[in-house]
Amino acid sequence: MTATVAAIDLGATSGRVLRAEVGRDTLRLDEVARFENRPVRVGDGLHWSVLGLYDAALHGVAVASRDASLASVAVDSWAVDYGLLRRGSLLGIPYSYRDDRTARGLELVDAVIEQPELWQRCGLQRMPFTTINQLMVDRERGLLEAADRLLLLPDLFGYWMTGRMVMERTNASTTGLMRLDGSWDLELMQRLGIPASLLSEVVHPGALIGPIDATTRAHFGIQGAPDVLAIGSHDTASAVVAVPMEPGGAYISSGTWSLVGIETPAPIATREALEASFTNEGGVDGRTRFLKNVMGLWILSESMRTWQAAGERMGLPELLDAAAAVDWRVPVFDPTDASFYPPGDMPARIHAWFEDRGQRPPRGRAEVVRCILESLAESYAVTLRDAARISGQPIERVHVVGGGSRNALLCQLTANRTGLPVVAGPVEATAIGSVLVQARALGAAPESLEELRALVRATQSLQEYRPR
Ligand code: ADP
Ligand code: LRH
Repeated sequence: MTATVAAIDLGATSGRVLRAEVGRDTLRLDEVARFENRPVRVGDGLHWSVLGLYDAALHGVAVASRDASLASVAVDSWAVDYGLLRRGSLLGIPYSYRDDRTARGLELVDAVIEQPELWQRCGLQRMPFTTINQLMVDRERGLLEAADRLLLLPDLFGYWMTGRMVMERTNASTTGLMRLDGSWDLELMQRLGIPASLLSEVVHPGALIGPIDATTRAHFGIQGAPDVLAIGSHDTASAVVAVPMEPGGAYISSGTWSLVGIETPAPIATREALEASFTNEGGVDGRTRFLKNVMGLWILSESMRTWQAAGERMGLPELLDAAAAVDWRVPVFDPTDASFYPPGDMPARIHAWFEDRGQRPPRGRAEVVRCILESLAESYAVTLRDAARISGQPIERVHVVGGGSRNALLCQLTANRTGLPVVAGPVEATAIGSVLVQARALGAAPESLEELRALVRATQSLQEYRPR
């Protein structure tokens, strides 16, 4: 038996819809839609075009449903961002986590609770964009008074498709409002003045959210009657499901961000983990994603945007070729530095990072690209050593999934700097994690994460890089 399912996967740079055929020994994928995702700046800040994304995604579902055999669909996206609603209607345009109001949010949270205590409760890396920080700004601006619900973006899409409001567990774990045991931190919410009435019922990956309603099916031309299922709706949670790892394996979910870490049976909320800036995010099947958020290929894509605005015509393949030809040592910077969060001129910020420390900055496009990739690879190596030390889980192999697994130079540099073999692929790990968990819920795929990962190993093309 196989199941036909579809994944809507919204990344910070692009969204896509994949249709998949999944069985115990089968995993076939077909990309049916891909669309750009760019936040838009208006008077009050930087926002996501959620209606455009929803429209493109649901048209993709219509294509995926062409022969009426589609059993289910599920949505994942980047974490932390949300819509506020009142009586079922969306209030305002959801903000992008790159909007700089988050700096104010951090201050407001810091005034109520100190970081070590917050860490004890939710186990999250200190990041400016975490949902609680954003909500504190909304509160200060009077927006929470108008709202009666809050839905993270995949839950918002699920609500628009089915009429049912839920909060999926893995993404809810990125809000800062959830305790490490998966319960809502109502006491913290009270201290922060965030009403608990904004919350909805928590659902776990594999749960049925509901059928796509008739009006939505008619509007988009969706054939058959697919259900909307819960999956790891935090994109990184779904990506980790599809990492083809075995014991001793670590992962880098590499796209706009690099999420670098391991899977652990339980959260690790020790002082050591706090000091090394790790996060404990909720994984599928109650696992923990013990990882660190390392700025990622965002630094490269923003650099390219800056250069293109200045008339540069080299595309990504040419820039990577030029960077690969750099045969002298380039300096490295700390890619997790907060100066790299907001959109803007990354080459200038990299230059400033070195100048501020009295070091020679890289010169020219090729050297800058090489410097970004070396810096990312070095940061991965340090993070993986920390993850192994703090968890006591030895790491023997590193898996790179996501768009960044296509970057052969970065994979090779990662192997070199970690001294470990790197296995690249699958590129579409997040969508694969989604379709596997859907198919399992439908009874068509194996039960354990280990068997699901074995299915990925057996069916997807992977590339190995040995340390040099
Ligand atoms: P997200 O889901 O965060 O939007 P993706 O997983 O789609 O991100 O990864 C996007 C990144 O992957 C791009 O910024 C780019 O650096 C990298 N990438 C995509 N395709 C290639 C390629 N052919 N060669 C090298 N890098 C690539
Ligand atoms: C990656 C991701 C990451 C979060 C960030 C906001 O897309 O979900 O796991 O930290 O976006």
